[in-house]
Amino acid sequence: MQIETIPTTPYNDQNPGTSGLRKKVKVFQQPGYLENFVQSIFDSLGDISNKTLVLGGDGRYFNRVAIQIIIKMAAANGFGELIIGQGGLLSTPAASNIIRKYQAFGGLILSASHNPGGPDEDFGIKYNVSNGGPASETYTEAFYKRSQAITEYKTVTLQDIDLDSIGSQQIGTIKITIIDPVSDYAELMQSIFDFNLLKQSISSNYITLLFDAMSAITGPYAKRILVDILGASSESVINAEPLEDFGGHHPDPNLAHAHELAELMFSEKAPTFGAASDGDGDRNMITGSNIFVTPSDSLAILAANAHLIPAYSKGLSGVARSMPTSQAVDRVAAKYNIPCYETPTGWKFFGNLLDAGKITLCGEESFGTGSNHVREKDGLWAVLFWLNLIAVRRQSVVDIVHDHWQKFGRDIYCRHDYEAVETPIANSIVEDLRKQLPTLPGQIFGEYTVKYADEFCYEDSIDGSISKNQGIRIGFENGSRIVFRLSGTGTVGATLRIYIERFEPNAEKHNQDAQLALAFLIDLAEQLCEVKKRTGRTEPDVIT
Ligand code: VG1
Ligand code: CO
Repeated sequence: MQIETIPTTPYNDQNPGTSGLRKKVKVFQQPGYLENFVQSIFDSLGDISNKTLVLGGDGRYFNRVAIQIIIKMAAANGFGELIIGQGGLLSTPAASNIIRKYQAFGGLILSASHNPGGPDEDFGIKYNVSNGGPASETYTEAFYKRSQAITEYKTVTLQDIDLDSIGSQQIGTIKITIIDPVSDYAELMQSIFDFNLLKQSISSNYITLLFDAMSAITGPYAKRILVDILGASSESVINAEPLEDFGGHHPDPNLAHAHELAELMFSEKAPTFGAASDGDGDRNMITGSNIFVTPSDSLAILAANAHLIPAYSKGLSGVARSMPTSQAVDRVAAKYNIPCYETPTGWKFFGNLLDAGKITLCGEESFGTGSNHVREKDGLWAVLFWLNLIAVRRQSVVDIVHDHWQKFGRDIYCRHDYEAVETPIANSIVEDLRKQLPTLPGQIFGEYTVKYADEFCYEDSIDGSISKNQGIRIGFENGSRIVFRLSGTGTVGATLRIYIERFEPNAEKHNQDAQLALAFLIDLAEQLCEVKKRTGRTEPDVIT
């Protein structure tokens, strides 16, 4: 195995966003592009000699090519072992679990998550540290800095590795182990939930279900767990085969993109439970017959019912949500008298709180929920949590949600996304909002008096690190909020996200359509940011 040092020149755009570096496949295919970034990561990690690295991705176009490149670079850079999912596949939560279980030094996850895949679409790469979670901003800033100064990368001459045969082989100084991507994860799920109860509920047809894997990574996981282990019919998992282009769809679990599921769930033939996950398996969409559960509500409901699940029967140490996520979970924390933390968008901010045992559950409005079982959000975990809940409570999804609102009130919530906005326009929207902040407090708009208007800045209570400019928030005296932020995961122009919420304590008013119930605040958001006026658009691209 001959180590080669290849001269290279820096690319100036390798700045990781909310969740790793995401670019068009064509960008990653430029000479040395992937290599530069991987070498920049390796150069920033300290001593990596003889350490173990986990490697896998969501199976999108360029996954296999990238894995072969990374194998050679890992060997040249002195790693002692690589643990790779068979076929180059690992869901994001499964990769997190494998890093933890086998005490690896870290992992590289190849995914652009919910972004579309294919030769003209997106690819991504993310480094996770030894706790199994995404590298903190301290790391990602170091990767970026290194990428701007890089002059060479290391690789070896080596035949491509057969990614499809399970087993270990020693090649020179590196051991390469190909593992089944599902079995460790399936075992972990069995240690958390009541699988016997789930089997009974499914075999007796008390629970009927449909899971849409969206032609992405969760197909093999869902088939093994829901069908093979829990006994659901094979038709219960649709779009189960991971495809390089996700069948030409966005592997983004919302009502717009998981339309097959959505149609069925709002029809007379709806099963009791329906769910979907995203490209890399860390997101979840939860639906029941004739109901869609907003992710913010789902987080609150899981927190309120966690004691019914075997792994959480002793209660929760605390909970956390990302800043734009609705305050529904805060109400649960207040009632149970446990702490509730508010973090910036992105899972990397939950890691320290989970490691320190300060929280057990956490989540984001963007279809992400998770717990201390791994250090990533986890789509199938959330699905099993809901199934376990339905089985224990013997209630439908709609009844569980309505019960929750009855008890805690409803935080009516929605998010509007304006995608691929020209970057200068998006930046000017944010700058102009920023300028308005000092003048907003005290202003009255209809029934709404502005209580505070600021830019969210987070201080990590464990390591003291500070993350600035994490979204503009406008809070009202009655607890309502409007939040504006620019996405950090897109690859074309800029995406403006507007998050809107209002609390409704009156149970008689709980069954309202969110868009109608929030109409006044939606108009006010436009008045403040003028996205429609400045872009000439009439509607958001996606409403969730
Ligand atoms: C989005 C979501 C954020 C999530 C991130 C990664 O980021 O809003 O909550 O953590 O995607 O999820 P942004 O910066 O585009 O708003 V995934 O499933 O792409 O790993
Ligand atoms: Co994802």
